[in-house]
Amino acid sequence: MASVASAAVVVPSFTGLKASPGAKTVPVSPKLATAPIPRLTVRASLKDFGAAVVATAATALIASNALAIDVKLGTDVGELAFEPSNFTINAGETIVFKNNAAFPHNIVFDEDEVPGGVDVSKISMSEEALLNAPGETFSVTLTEKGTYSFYCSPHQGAGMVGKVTVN
Ligand SMILES: *[C@@H]1O[C@H](CO)[C@@H](O)[C@H](O)[C@H]1NC(C)=O
Ligand SMILES: [Cu+2]
Repeated sequence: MASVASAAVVVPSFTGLKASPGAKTVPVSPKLATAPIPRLTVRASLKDFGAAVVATAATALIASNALAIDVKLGTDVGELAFEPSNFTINAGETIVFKNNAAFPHNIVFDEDEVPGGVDVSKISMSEEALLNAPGETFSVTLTEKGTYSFYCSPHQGAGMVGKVTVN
């Protein structure tokens, strides 16, 4: 029972954890460290701590093989779409989804439209998780060959769906 999941090395990650929009306008002062807004920031950071650690590994991975494709979340003219929305990569290449316009967005792979044995929970954000900040990214490395469909859960109904073929 060789685990198919082990063949699909995936590195989901989040960046932009420091770029909390709410925190931007709060004057930095040690005396405010226990004020309500920073406390919320800390809670968010703790929640995403595991993902942040993975992000470091993903960055190292990208640096080491330099195989990555950028996909914009929201087109330059503000449409609710992935750009590109239908593309091909090589196995082992990393897709970097980046907030561009009309966010928040997220990336969820469709369990019915991925290669057999791929665990979508390991390559997707959760349906509820959102990329809120400008430039915030989610990266995933796909190693299993085949065709994958994905969508943005808040905008799936508006047609924010995509397809990637891994060769
Ligand atoms: C995506 O691209 C593939 C390969 O070019 C093509 O066969 C397919 O029809 C395209 N799908 C959509 C939804 O555009
Ligand atoms: Cu979206």
